[in-house]
Amino acid sequence: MTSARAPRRTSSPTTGDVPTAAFVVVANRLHVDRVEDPDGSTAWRTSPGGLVTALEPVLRRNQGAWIGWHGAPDEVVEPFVQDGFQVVPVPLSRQELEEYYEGFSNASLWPLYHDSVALPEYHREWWDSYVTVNQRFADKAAEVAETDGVVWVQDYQLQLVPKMLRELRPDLKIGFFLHIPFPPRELFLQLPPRREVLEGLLGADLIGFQVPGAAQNFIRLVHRLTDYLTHRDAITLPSGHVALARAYPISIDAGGFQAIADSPEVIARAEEIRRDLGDPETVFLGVDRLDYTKGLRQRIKAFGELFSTGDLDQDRHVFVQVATPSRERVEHYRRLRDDIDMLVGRINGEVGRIGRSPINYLHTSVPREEMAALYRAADVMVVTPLRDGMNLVAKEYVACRTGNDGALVLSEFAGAARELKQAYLVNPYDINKTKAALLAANHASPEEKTRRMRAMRKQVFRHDIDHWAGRFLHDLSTSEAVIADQADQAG
Ligand code: ADQ
Repeated sequence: MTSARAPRRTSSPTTGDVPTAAFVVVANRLHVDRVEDPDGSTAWRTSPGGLVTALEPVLRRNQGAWIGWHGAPDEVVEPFVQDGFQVVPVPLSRQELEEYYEGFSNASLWPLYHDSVALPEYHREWWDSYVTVNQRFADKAAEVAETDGVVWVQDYQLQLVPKMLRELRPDLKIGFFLHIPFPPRELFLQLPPRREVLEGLLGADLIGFQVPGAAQNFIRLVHRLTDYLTHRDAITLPSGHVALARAYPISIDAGGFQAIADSPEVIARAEEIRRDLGDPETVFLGVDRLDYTKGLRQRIKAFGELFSTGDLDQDRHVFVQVATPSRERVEHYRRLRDDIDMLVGRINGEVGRIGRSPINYLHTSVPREEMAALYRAADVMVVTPLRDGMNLVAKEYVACRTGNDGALVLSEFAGAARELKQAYLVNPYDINKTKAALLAANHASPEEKTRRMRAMRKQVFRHDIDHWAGRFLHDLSTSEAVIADQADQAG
């Protein structure tokens, strides 16, 4: 895959010539956003994120391509080159955006895969649109991938792509990674097109999950819904195709975050944030996408109670919650925003006084440097999702604590809890225990905090995003050998 082959060219009636690529990433969204310059011209800006940071070198080395939607409905955008590899936009109509993305992906699959913490909704036309759009992504990948190339499909919006792509291009190595949890059998069985989704995923050579439990859930489901042979983590289809299902816990660019956190500007900004907050003894911090899976209602309630009983004192303690606007066209999300606004307003109204609000709530997205400054400024980081595939915020906080201080309160239902065992682990539904953990984290001695933080930092730095991508791509390229080995051992 890393050999330097001259790109072959293929042509397509809609997009003109797209050079073929030896390594192709397929994701719902491109890694770039269109921005308008002050003079009215438009440019593409790479949106910072772990995935693109990890995959960029591999994409560059392999005349790679990234296939994804460009963010504007009803618009066709020609492929272009950015950051040294091909960017291949896939068009979506407004109706497809409503049905495939906001509908089936985010109002059916997202809640179902997160323990049904909100009620999933199913509509047959949403599913039809999901099939149509997945086929479009598969067709594009089939067009762009070089003979014997590697295609890595990302996440729950594109679960049918592996099978569709294999039908078109059996020569390809196809990997799939699910960024969100894979639900237990009882829940998955509620999904009307459950068999189709399962078969879609089984088109891949390697199916990656965040945690081993998710891979096991998947294999159990294959048992329940099919008569395919399974042996350990290998599933053999009647066609002879073998799919492996394994865990690859995703991570962050730990070194990159550490460097930002240690820059003089960020250090100064962190001090400024603390001053602006009135130089409190303890800054508690939450940073999340505004999503009902993140446990914001329960978390804010816990803080409200701690402030009203006097366990936390607004003269000495402050809770900062930053929530990124998210999926605002989906009903559940609109309701959540109103609920959180109301809850924060009520608590601040009841407990706060002039010039002092115990909860500082910001409904905004902030740049990476500001994020690092917030992490630096926070004595206790509060990450309490009701269910989360991994949760990168927890790892980012750890990477930014370059002084080995600070404490992390972490939900046991985040994938990250498997790795960050020295966090103060909580069941976020249990508000009393969450309150106790917040106080314990606050009162821990500096030695205790350092002991825990050192161990967590070791874990995050050893298992960073490069380690994740490297392991997945290595296993994908050697999957046949792994399968042969397992077959030998089985006798
Ligand atoms: P998310 O649900 O988006 O990701 P998470 O893993 O926490 O959750 O990633 C959020 C990212 O957004 C972090 O990198 C964070 O820095 C950033 N972010 C959060 N709030 C922000 C703000 N206000 N401003 C700017 N940036 C902000 C999904 C799954 C997770 C899984 C990831 C990666 O739900 O479980 O960890 O994919 O696989």
